[in-house]
Amino acid sequence: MTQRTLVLLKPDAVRRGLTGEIISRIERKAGWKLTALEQRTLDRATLEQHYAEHVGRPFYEPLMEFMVSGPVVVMIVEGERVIEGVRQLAGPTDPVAAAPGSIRGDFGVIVRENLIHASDSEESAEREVKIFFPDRA
Ligand code: RTP
Ligand code: MG
Repeated sequence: MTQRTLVLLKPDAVRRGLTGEIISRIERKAGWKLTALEQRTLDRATLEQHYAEHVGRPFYEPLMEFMVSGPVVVMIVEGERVIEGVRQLAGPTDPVAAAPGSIRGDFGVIVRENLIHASDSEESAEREVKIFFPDRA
């Protein structure tokens, strides 16, 4: 099943010079294609849409501060089972619980600074592509 997913490499990944390594892991999966790739500094309005489901949670404000703290890399990745596939490459939200071999498991420690976001369902992917790439909706 061909799908598309919206991936963000968070400010920690850019600051630490890990974007090439992470993009490379995604790019090497058979048949997956990066159909959009851009470095940007996000504004609060965009992030309010993206993280709408987390409004009111205790981690929401620190997460917003972190996400505007520096540039991110925004991508659309297309291919077979790519939504579940990128989530698997990323590993679980808490990097310390993430297995070695996953992106978060190899490079992360802090829950907030967990390097990568990837859409968690087809509905989320379509919603998030519209937010970051309105021309690609
Ligand atoms: P994402 O949406 O970024 O792919 O991450 P996720 O599904 O694994 O995690 P989610 O629960 O959607 O949380 C979104 C992001 O908020 C930060 N977070 N901090 N307790 C905390 O301090 C906390 N919990 C979540 C992480 O950056 C997480 O990826
Ligand atoms: Mg999430």
